[in-house]
Amino acid sequence: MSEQNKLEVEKPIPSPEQKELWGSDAIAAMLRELDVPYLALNPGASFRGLHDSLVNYLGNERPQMLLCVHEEVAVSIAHGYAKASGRMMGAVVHSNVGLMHASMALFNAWCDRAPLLLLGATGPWDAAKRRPWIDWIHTASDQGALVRDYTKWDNQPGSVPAALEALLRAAQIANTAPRGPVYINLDAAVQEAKIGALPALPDVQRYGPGKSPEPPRELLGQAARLLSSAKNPLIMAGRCSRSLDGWNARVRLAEKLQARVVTDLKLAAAFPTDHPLHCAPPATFLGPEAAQAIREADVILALDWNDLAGTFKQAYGAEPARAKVINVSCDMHVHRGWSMDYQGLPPADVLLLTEPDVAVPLLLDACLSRPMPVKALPDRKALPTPSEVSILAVAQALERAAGSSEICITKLPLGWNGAYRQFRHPLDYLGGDGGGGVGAGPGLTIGAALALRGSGRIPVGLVGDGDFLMANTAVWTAAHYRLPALLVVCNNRSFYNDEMHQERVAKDRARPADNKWIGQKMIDPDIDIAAIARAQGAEAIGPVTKIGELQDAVERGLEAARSGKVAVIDARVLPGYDANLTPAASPPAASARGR
Ligand SMILES: Cc1ncc(C[n+]2csc(CCOP(=O)(O)OP(=O)(O)O)c2C)c(N)n1
Ligand SMILES: [Mg+2]
Repeated sequence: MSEQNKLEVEKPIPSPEQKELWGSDAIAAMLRELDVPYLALNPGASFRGLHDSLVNYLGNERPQMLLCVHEEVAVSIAHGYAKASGRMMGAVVHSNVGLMHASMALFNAWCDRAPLLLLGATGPWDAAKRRPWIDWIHTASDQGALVRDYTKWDNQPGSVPAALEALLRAAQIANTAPRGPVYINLDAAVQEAKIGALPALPDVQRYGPGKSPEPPRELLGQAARLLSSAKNPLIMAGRCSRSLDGWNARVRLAEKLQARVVTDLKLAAAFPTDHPLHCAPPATFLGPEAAQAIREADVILALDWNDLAGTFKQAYGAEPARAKVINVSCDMHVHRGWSMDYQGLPPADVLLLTEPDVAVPLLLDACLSRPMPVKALPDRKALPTPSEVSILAVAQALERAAGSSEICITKLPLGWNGAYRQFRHPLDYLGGDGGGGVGAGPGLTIGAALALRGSGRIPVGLVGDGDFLMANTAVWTAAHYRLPALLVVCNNRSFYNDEMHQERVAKDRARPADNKWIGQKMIDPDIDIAAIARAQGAEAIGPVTKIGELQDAVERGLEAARSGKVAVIDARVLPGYDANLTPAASPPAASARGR
């Protein structure tokens, strides 16, 4: 971590030089060797040894701690940091209960294939060393079992040398594609044992993650021949990195092949959405234009597309995929039995078991130019000018307020239509929460703010009111650590997604759909979101109820973020998802269930 990335708060008074060290000092030193920049945490006695080492042995830098009011926020901050930077940071949570609080956010990171080091604690595992009562409820016989099904690896090291090795292995596994969270459970007795001097620490360079392999030449050749001779190739750009080189290589490949491209709103920006070859607004479920592009394609290059089989089902119905499929993905290396986040089993005529960033430059070299331009799809309808505060109105106000300045959309509300905004850079949009866990948006935004600090690019999270209210204390962490960000709460005063479910069920059963709001709407009293934000030190704006006030509110919010503050706007948007604005936004049958 460079000096520039240091947060200028919470500086400890220096500790005296000491000959005697403790186990957690060695563990903290190893975290520094691994270049873990930050640890988001909520404290707990089970890791008081480590906490002391971070503050008094390392001086609270490299790694630097970020206090969070809830473990779910701590983990989603680490997740958001990884989304924006591609880098792993850490989170630390208390034994049992802290891990339980953290678990949903960990599941989100798992589904999103985000590298994340989660540290926890237990014990003392040696029952003879346990204090009465409290140490017993801080000890579980297999704490890792709580999260094992959605972590790549977990471990409870029994000694300091074992802990050092566990950290090395954890970092290596988390950062090897497909990436994901890992969990290390540090025994309180190991943390708190005297160890004398610091042991020699291993050379971390020798234990780094491997690079994803290049596919065999023969398979690359097959893929290149298929693409070069295709009549109507399509690239489905899915889970791709934030690398600008990777982005440019995808653009060059699409142009060389004159291939149409589709992207996914659940995932981060993967291709310029206003490029003439990008043929449909990114969507959560397949829209009609994208479905048509799939049906018309004779060769499809899928770049780690999320749910390729389910997407084909939306395009082809019960028929098997008609196109020849080249699938670039190594995701199957993390497919496990418990969670079905691996989705349906996709067909592949050529399977390139690697990451898009590795395969695309090789395909670019191996493919021949295909000069014939692809058939243009029908023009999209222009966006209307809203007369009331709505998600579209927020999108348009943000477009005007941001102008040509760089912002990073860290989260979008469920009612967003992919046609509302163009993405032209890998950091223009960071994608969804991964696992569908509501309560991710604020933490993801603040984690991205941590990663983007000093870059000049302002993180902007457009979050639902439900999403905000579940995890709003991320605002305090941002205010305390001076992390600039703008959160626009698209506040329909409801868990509206589920109102729509109740409406559908009621209609199916010929019952009154007008009751759909019961048990869903957060009204009487309305929740004062601006007051919640203000109470935590944010620049709070709103409630914005009139369209005439919206532009000014968004401009003020963005300006506050530019000046280094966290700003929160309570935008009272109309309930209703803009699902019929463009054909792409009215998804077919599968979407009828929403999330
Ligand atoms: C932790 C969690 N609880 C419940 C759900 C079910 N759920 C999906 S969307 C949604 C509504 C979210 O409300 P809000 O963020 O306000 O978005 P809106 O639907 O109102 O646009 C709910 C409750 C979920 N996905 N995750
Ligand atoms: Mg809502």
